[in-house]
Amino acid sequence: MEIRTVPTTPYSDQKPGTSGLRKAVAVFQQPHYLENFVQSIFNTLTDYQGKTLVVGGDGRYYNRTAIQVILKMAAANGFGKVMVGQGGILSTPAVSCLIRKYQAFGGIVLSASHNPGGIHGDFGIKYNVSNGGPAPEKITEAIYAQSKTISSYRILEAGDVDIDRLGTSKLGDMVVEVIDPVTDYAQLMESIFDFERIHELLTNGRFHMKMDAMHAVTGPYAYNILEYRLGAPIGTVINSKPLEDFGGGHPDPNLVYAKELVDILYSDDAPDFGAASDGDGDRNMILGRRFFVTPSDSLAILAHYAQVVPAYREGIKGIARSMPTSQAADRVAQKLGVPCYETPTGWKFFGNLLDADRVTLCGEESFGTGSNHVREKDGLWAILFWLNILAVTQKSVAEIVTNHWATYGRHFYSRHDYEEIPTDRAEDLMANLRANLGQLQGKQFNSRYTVAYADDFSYTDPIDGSVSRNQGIRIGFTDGSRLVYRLSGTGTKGATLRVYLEQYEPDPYKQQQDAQTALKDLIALADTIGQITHCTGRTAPTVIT
Ligand code: VG1
Ligand code: CO
Repeated sequence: MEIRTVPTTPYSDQKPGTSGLRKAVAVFQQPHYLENFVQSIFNTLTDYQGKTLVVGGDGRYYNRTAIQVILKMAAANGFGKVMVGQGGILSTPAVSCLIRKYQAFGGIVLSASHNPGGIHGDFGIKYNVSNGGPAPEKITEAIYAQSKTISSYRILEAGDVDIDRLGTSKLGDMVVEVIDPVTDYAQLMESIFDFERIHELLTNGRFHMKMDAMHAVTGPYAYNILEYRLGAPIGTVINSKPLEDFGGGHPDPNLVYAKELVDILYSDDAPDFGAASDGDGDRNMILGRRFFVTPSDSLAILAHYAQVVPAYREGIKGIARSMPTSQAADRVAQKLGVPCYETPTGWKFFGNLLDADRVTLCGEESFGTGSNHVREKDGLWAILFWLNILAVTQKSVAEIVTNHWATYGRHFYSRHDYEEIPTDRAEDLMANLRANLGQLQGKQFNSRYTVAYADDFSYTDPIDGSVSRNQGIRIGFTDGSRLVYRLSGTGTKGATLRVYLEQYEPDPYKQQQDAQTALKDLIALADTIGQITHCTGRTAPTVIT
């Protein structure tokens, strides 16, 4: 087998976003596009010769093609071994688990997460480092720099590897091990949670749940853990077969896209608990009977109850949340006497805090929660955490959440997304906001809201001192309310403006309102301050979560 060095020319658009490089499948199908990016990753790494790489994806269209290319390029670039999930399947948290467990050098995750898949959908690629987490900014920037000057890539001339048969084979000098995608991850979950209590709950005949895998990667994991290991009735997991186009759906676990599950949980004979996860298995949505738990509340509640879970019995070291995530978790941290860190959006910013043992739990408002068990957010982990709480407390989801609000106050929260705005208009809107920040300080709007601070969020990593600027415009008011504006770093069409709204309500009577009603004035103010309608021509968001 011969190693070929193939001449190539750079593409100018290979800058990784919030979570890797995401583009339409057609973009990835351009000649050498994938190869350029993979070689750019390898070019930034040192001392990986003979070491192990973990490779897998969420099963979307192009996953199998990309894996064959990556295997041959890894062999040509001198990796000693690649561990690949059977059928090319590995969830994002499973990749993180495998890198850590087998002390791999790193991993490549093929996914565009919650973006639609299929031949007309999106594809994505992300590099994870040896702690199991997404590459930090200095590495993604180095990859981008490589991609702009690349002139050749290395690939082995060889036939395709059979990735459907478990076991070990050779590709040139490199070993390829096809592994079961679920086993190691399921064992990790078993080592964290009280499986006996959860088993009792799921088999007592009174408690009912549904889990929607949205035809994405979580299906086999959820089936194995919930139905096979924990004894939940067959059929508990719906849409469990990963499909290349996610069955035509949008594998984003929110009230809009997980409609089938939402309809079940809001029906007359609704089960007690519902959950969904996204394309690559790192997000989660938690529902009770006719009850939605916001991801920000979920993080706070998991922190409050952490000690019911065997792995966190000794208590948590601290919490980290992304900046736009509500401050509900801060209140729990304060009560527990542990620190709460505020980081930019994206899981890569949690890695250092977790490695340094400063925090145990992390979360984002975008349906992402996780802990120090891996270095990615983890959908099924969050679902098992909730089941563990429900099993121990014997309370309903609604009781747990409303009790939490009564204790800590409620942070009304919502995110309004304006998708596919022309990029120049979105950038103008942000530029205007930025330019006016200085004048906002102290300004009063409709008697209730006085601006306490207005800034463009900048983060200095407390561990390595690296600085990340321009991470979103924050406007905080004296009553604790907040407005945050930022542009998405995962979209593939035009720009997506995200507006995050948060308002604190200590009064239990007022806590029962619907969030959109409670936030009505703040929503109007977001338009006044951000000039959204004026700049974008939009009078309403496309997605509200
Ligand atoms: C979005 C979310 C962010 C999350 C990221 C990756 O990013 O807002 O919180 O970390 O997706 O999640 P953005 O830049 O579009 O707002 V996943 O499950 O898509 O890997
Ligand atoms: Co995801």
